[in-house]
Amino acid sequence: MKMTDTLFGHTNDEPVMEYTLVNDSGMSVSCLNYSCTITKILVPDRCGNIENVVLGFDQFFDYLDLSPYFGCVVGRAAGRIRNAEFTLDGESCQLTANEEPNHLHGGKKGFHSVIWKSEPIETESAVGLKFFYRSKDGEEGYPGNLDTTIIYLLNNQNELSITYEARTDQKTIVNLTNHSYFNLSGNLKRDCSEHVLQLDGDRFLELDSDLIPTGRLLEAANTPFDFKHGRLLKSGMKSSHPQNVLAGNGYDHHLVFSKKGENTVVLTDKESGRTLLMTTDQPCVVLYTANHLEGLYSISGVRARNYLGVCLETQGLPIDFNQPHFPATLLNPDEVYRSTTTYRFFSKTIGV
Ligand code: FUC
Repeated sequence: MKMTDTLFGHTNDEPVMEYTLVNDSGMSVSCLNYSCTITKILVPDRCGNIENVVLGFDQFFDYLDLSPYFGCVVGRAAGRIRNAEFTLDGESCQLTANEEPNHLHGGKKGFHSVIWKSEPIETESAVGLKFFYRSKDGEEGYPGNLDTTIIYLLNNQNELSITYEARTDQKTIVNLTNHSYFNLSGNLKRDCSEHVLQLDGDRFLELDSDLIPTGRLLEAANTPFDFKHGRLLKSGMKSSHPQNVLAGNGYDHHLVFSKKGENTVVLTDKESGRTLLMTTDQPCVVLYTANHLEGLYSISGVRARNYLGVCLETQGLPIDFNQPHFPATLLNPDEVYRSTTTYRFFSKTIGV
């Protein structure tokens, strides 16, 4: 196993480095110190062809100008916060309304748009990186200085783990995720409509027309949101279920795991034979099928179009203080926010 680095660009006079982690089993992961962005994940298909299974740009300036959160860490709070405000202990906190009138994915200067300190990690069983960022009290409107450490580790079992840790000096809210768009066909040969997703979740959150959870948990049984026995993503893209239509003909929803603790999500592309087995300690995953990706730009030579990738954003339930039955993602000064999601790649289909 080894790690290499190259200069990828500059932002605000700071160098942007691209690190590549390589294991002994034919897998590599490349990432930046800018927003901890995962730029490439190269894994073999069933015939041994090693290809990229995430969406990313070849040039750094495209990340600055065009990126719909490709591969980055999202924080301080993933998702949308209505009217860009919430109340903590009776005090109202006004956040940046970067998707008027709401707050999206941590705001304008969210975790996706800053340089993180980085340090290589080498152990007997893994190679990786440790990223660190201090978000100052009041940044994008959030209270408290928040120190966040994110660790990426790649091992010889073709497993990438992401561990998030955060500490604050004032009561605040935190909900972190990674926003990689997966496409297991390899080098964007096909879109994700033929990918099969499997997970154990009985309920999902209803969205309103701003794509913000209303607070209602809907039953997944007998709807395109039931993934228990594996389901082609295209069934939601083509469905007339009002929630699929509202999301832009697809999914952009919090799928809530049925059981507490560790849960797995399996994503398979039968044609290439590739499978992603994702394991997480978070209570839900936002499934986003890139329903609004279409644009006048290209992604590694492929024109941006809807359904070209699928995001599996593991996270806490949404921060919506108007819905008291949702446990808020609160962090107190004497606590540590800690969460891990692992992504293991197979070159054969499993479990579905
Ligand atoms: C996902 C979605 C959003 C948004 C963004 C780019 O997390 O929930 O709707 O379009 O990513």
